[in-house]
Amino acid sequence: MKASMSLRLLVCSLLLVLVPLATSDTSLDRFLKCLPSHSDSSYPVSRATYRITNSSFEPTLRAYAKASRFLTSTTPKPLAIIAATHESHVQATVICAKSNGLQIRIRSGGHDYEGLSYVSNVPFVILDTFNLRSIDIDVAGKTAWIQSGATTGELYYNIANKSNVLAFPAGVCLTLGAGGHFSGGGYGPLMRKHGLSIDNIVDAKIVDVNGKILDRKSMGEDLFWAIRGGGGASFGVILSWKINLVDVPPKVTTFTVSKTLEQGATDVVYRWQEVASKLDKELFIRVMPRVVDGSSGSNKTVTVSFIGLFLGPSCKLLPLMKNSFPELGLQQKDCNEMSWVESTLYWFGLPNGTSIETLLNRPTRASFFKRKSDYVKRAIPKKGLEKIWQTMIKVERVWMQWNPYGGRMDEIPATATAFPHRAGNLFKIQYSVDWSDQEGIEAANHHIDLITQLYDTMTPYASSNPREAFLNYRDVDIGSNPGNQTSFEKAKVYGSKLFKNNFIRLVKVKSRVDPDDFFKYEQSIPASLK
Ligand SMILES: Cc1cc2nc3c(=O)[nH]c(=O)nc-3n(C[C@H](O)[C@H](O)[C@H](O)COP(=O)(O)OP(=O)(O)OC[C@H]3O[C@@H](n4cnc5c(N)ncnc54)[C@H](O)[C@@H]3O)c2cc1C
Ligand SMILES: *[C@@H]1O[C@H](CO)[C@@H](O)[C@H](O)[C@H]1NC(C)=O
Ligand SMILES: *[C@@H]1O[C@H](CO)[C@@H](O)[C@H](O)[C@H]1NC(C)=O
Ligand SMILES: *[C@@H]1O[C@H](CO)[C@@H](O)[C@H](O)[C@H]1NC(C)=O
Ligand SMILES: *[C@@H]1O[C@H](CO)[C@@H](O)[C@H](O)[C@H]1NC(C)=O
Ligand SMILES: CC(=O)N[C@H]1CO[C@H](CO)[C@@H](O)[C@@H]1O
Repeated sequence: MKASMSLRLLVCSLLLVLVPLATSDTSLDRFLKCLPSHSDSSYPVSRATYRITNSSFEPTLRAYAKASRFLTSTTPKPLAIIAATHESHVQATVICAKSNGLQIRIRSGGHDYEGLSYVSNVPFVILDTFNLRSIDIDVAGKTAWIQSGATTGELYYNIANKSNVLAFPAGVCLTLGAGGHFSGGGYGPLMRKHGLSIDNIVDAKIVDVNGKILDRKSMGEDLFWAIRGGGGASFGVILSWKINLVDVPPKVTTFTVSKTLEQGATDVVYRWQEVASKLDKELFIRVMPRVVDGSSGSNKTVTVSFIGLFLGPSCKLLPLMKNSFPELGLQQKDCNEMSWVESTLYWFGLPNGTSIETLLNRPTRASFFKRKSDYVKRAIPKKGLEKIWQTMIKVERVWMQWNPYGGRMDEIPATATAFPHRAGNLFKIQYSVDWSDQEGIEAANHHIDLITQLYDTMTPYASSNPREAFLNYRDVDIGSNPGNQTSFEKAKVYGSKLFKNNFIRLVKVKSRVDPDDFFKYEQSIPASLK
């Protein structure tokens, strides 16, 4: 009796699982039939559509998926990929997905740390923008229009192709998509001088929930505010950005100086905390602690690399360093002079002599990793640093990047864009753990546990109430509170960490432009204050 009952329950729940799958098949058919009627017929949308049965489906799905954790046999797959080759395909995908009850996931560079641009737990299609990748530079006007699917590397290349004294402040990684990267803030070593990518965006084209193409004027200042730092995917599909290019000198200087604990790294890092956010805006020095083998045998130690970009020649940098940060001991032999575009290759870790054309390479292969973030507002005492190194040696494979704030970041009000982390921060931390393909998906929990141990050790030193986090460093573990009832209460948990007081304003924009919450994902902005 009991057994047949649970069998029946099992059959019922199986049916429950099967029914939505069956209907989603027919909604897929209706979706695909709907697309041509909303697309420009000179660009057949059928040629941009990859169904699961298409032999290119799997390679296309993988081509722009950076995180191997979300490329397993059990990861939910999209019903189709629409790799738009014309803006009307984006409009059609939004209109037809909405009318047929399918969710969309919007992908540009596919670098989302948690795979949110290509994985969902409900029936979905991927709207991919990798074919929408034009970059039009206006040297005289010092502006450019860049489509969402263009990468940071392509942007840097195209700017340098026209001028060696113009640049754009964006990420170190060269394969980030403009769609996701800019709308989440976008930072790199030009941050202290020129702010974030969003601080240099002056217009945008977006497809709204009704399939309409809007620009800054027609979308309204509130939506234009929201997509600069609030993430694009809660509000619509960004087609392109108009950016202001920034001035850089023809020669910049890069350097890397490393110190182990035995060489006094703790004192130098302590001093760095005091000066890095107050140095000349022209100077950006990232700190990168990681665990290495000790020289004296098998015991591990921590080595800290100080990686610098100075917007000027070394003859100006050296006296500046001698004056404000002599503890690092920077010498002429540590300095490399190069053009700004060459410095983007240097920062990406490519060897001297790498061809500029390398910037045009499309995504590197996927790998296994987990990332987390923090903001630090008060210098960590030396005792604290020592405790952090001990934990690092214990968890061994976790490494960090500490990125200095100050400069331009202090001048822009926290409410100017949706990105709230401005004055008052000494630096931002990225925690990283990577593991090999051989270790595979089975090793995920172990490594996430390691990175969480270091994150927990950092609690007393990181920002609190809320413990702030950076949207571009996607981390679903800062997530919502399951005890909360309304979607607003749930979202407020991650919303306040990512956006602080800007969260409420983001919800208001969302409720105006997408009241039915079509543009929804695990960490999207809810459509109501309830
Ligand atoms: C190796 C590596 C290095 C990185 N280095 C930096 C760095 O130096 N600085 C930094 O700031 N960040 C860095 N990041 C983080 C990066 O900024 C984010 O992952 C960013 O979201 C990537 O954008 P994407 O378009 O490539 O990603 P995607 O995965 O395509 O998208 C990310 C998010 O944006 C949404 N989205 C994408 N395109 C659109 C669109 N057209 N319209 C609306 N929404 C869209 C997606 O739906 C998703 O929510 C790095 C990431 C990696 C993997
Ligand atoms: C796969 O999809 C692409 C893009 O739509 C199309 O050009 C190609 O003909 C399809 N191939 C097959 C075998 O269906
Ligand atoms: C600019 O790009 C063109 C076409 O790719 C190339 O032939 C040319 O050498 C480039 N010029 C510079 C200055 O990089
Ligand atoms: C290595 O670590 C152990 C345990 O902490 C310590 O006893 C030993 O002296 C260390 N060896 C070296 C060479 O530092
Ligand atoms: C790169 O290497 C060349 C030749 O090996 C050398 O002359 C040059 O100074 C190096 N440039 C930098 C920036 O290190
Ligand atoms: C019932 C419950 O879990 N409430 C929580 C909802 O989320 C907030 C944070 O935004 C918590 O403070 C509440 O305790």
